[in-house]
Amino acid sequence: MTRTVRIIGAPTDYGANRRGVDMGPSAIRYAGLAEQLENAGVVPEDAGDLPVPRAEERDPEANQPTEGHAKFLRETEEVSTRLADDVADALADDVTPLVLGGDHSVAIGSLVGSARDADIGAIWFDAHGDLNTPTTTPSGNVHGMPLAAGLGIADFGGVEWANAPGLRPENVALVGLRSLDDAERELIRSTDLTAFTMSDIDERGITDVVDDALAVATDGTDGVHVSLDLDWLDPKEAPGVGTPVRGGVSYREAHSALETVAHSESLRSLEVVEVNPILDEHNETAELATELAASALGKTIL
Ligand code: HAR
Ligand code: MN
Ligand code: MN
Ligand code: MN
Repeated sequence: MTRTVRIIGAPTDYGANRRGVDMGPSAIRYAGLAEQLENAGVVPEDAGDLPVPRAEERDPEANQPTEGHAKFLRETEEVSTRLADDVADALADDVTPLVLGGDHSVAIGSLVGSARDADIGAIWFDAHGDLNTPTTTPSGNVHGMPLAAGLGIADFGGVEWANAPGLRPENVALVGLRSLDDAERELIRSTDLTAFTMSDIDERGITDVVDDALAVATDGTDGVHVSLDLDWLDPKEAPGVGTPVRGGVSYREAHSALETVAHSESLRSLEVVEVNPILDEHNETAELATELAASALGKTIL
């Protein structure tokens, strides 16, 4: 049966320090997303963008958690709540949700929605761990916290909207890590999270590592949420991101990873985040996002 993919834009930049990532959904569509998805043999269906309050009109420090720091917390809650419903509705319609960020805080909504009526695993392709909480964050930026939120360990105060029931550390794999804060490192060491650094990829090769990540994320679950932060790639391949870190995966490794995801036939929901067209060169990072989404959805050469 042909898969239908519902594109849901979430043009936020509450989670990041540098403006521009809110233009990600437009840039990704403009780069030819629909056509790429057709090339992958799926039927694209565009649900448009979620309504997102403009950051300039809001006070980032309003509504802080009782303990710690989380900028634009109410705005993040608003968007996450809506996005969770849209993702869950897509799945209820037997359609695969493809969320376009926006900054990585949108993953809170994607995870909640994807886990609403199922037990899910997650694969986090990212330079960063995104495992901070309002009390451990060095920046107050929520894009450094979505995986902790999904695991139910980021206490935002009145945290129900951020909890993804069913996301267990045993079913979460981070792939391509090269920038971790101390508290994130500690969390990875003290829990059942699986984490693969760039060194693991160097030593074992990308397909082996992603096979292991898939084994973790599919073990006893109904499907896998794949969260693709474009800063996972080396900045030479993906310059249009707000927090680039040298030493990321290559163009070919990235495709290979997402092709491996496609082969596993376990993909339940997908998101591509952190594309910042203002920092990009000729929209190439947005274009890469469309290509990688197509690979994850089964695009092949022959
Ligand atoms: N760990 C840092 C923080 O919490 C940086 C997070 C960086 N951003 C992302 N997430 N793009 O993957 O602020
Ligand atoms: Mn991230
Ligand atoms: Mn990142
Ligand atoms: Mn669940």
